[in-house]
Amino acid sequence: MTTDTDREPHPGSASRWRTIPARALSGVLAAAVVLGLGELLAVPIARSASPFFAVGDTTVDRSPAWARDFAISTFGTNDKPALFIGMGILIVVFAAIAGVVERTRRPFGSMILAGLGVIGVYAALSRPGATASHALPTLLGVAAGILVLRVLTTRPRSLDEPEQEASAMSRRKFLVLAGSAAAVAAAAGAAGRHIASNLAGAVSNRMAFLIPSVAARNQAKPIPAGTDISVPGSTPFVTDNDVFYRIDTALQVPKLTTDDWSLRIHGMVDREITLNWDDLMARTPIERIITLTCVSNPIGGELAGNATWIGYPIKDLLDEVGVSPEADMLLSTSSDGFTAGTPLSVLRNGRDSILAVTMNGEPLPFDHGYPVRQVVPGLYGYVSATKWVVDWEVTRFDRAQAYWTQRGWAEKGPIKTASRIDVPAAFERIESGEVTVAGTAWAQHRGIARVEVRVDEGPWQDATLATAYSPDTWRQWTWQWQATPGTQTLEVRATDKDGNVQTEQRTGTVPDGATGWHTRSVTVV
Ligand SMILES: Nc1nc2c(c(=O)[nH]1)N[C@H]1C(S)=C(S)[C@@H](COP(=O)(O)O)O[C@H]1N2
Ligand SMILES: [Mo]
Repeated sequence: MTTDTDREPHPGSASRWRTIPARALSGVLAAAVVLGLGELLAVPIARSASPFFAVGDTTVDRSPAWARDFAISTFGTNDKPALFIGMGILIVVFAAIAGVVERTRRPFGSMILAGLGVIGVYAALSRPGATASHALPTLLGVAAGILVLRVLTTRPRSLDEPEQEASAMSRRKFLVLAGSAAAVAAAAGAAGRHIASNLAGAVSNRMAFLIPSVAARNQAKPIPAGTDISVPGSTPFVTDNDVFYRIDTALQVPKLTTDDWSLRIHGMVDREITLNWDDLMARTPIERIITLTCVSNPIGGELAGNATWIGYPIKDLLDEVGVSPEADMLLSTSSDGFTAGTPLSVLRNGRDSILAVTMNGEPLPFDHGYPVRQVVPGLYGYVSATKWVVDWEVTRFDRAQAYWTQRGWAEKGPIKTASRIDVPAAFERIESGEVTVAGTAWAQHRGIARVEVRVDEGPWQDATLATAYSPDTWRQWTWQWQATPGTQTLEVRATDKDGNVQTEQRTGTVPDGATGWHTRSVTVV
């Protein structure tokens, strides 16, 4: 902006402060009003009707396998903030252009906003469960945004100076209007977000949740001494909820109450049923410790965690509804439209597949599926671990395709044997002499039989295995190393209880999980 801005524009001169930045700012504020109002107006309709989140969710759902893989390998579990930032940058750019253009080429700026609105409406209407009303927050938001854009970029004609540029809005007036638009956008957006994230008492519903009591015979067997190796920096046997990895497609975590929740079971069954919360609570719960793993976990990655779950055996519910012998898939759907296809054979072959309602002694955290999610030992989460699960269709793999399979991932997802070095840390400088190397290994539902370590491609040496808890949980290990000075590379490989040695062959995570040995270079001094 130029410096003579405090003066009212005088007849005959253009209002020089109405520079490109001010016009761009007008556009950005107009977009902020669209998004802020959109957030607030979505509250009485549906969280998925928010223009920003509808577009974000649609972007996520339309992304192919490589894009998810790229996002997770680049941003890890920060993939969601990365998406928000990316969307924010795009919106600011388009909105700024709209502001600049609107001043000189009216109504092209408004048309850019309207174009963004079309994308928002399209996205909102394509969310699961959308009705026509889901377009309203975007439509009304865009209408308000265009109004703001027009007012901020306007060249009003004063009565005194009918046709002159000179009568453009004063700087003071512009700042007042711009400030008001920013305040309205921020207040509406913040109020909308606040109400949406505490929606319908989900938070208090979760606080009032009663942990089901589990009969002694159904409790998880106690964790024997020696299961946790307790080497500083190594993976604890049980993962705390607040550090448990989170992977899902939900940009807004579903906030269901136990009253909202029900599970419809249908498809190739003898008797369709819909279970509500009380129906579920009337059944007999079991408690199990099970290690979850994500198919997107790179070699040596952190996308695995182990928790104690209380829940209801999936097999019992399937028996209750009577599964057709022709069926081979359970297609589970979450309240936000994610689906997983799980082989019925796995769910019915005696392993502890559960509809879980607690995680480490607490009601499920919202991020991890409150009030009900699936936990299936031995399968990657994308084919089995549906959070916020509300629908089960018994079907066939040749009739239905689940979310990630439609996007290029394998239809079946058994967890591959994996092992990881946790200690020493990557590129750590360590003192020569006796060094404790430690880590974890998993091969869910088969169990870990052996872990070996080698240094600089020397001979493989057996690590000491921690006490095994069960084949469905990871197993920690340590290895004592006589470290000599120099930069050296440690490597680890595991063997499962079927005798399969983890393959050296490195593959990426698409389509069915990474393989290869984890290596770690350290400097010994
Ligand atoms: N509703 C829903 N459930 C989901 C997903 C999802 O995107 N949506 N992702 C799955 C994947 S890929 C994994 S690895 C696990 C992760 O569970 P966690 O976030 O509790 O660790 O959840 C599974 N369940
Ligand atoms: Mo996953």
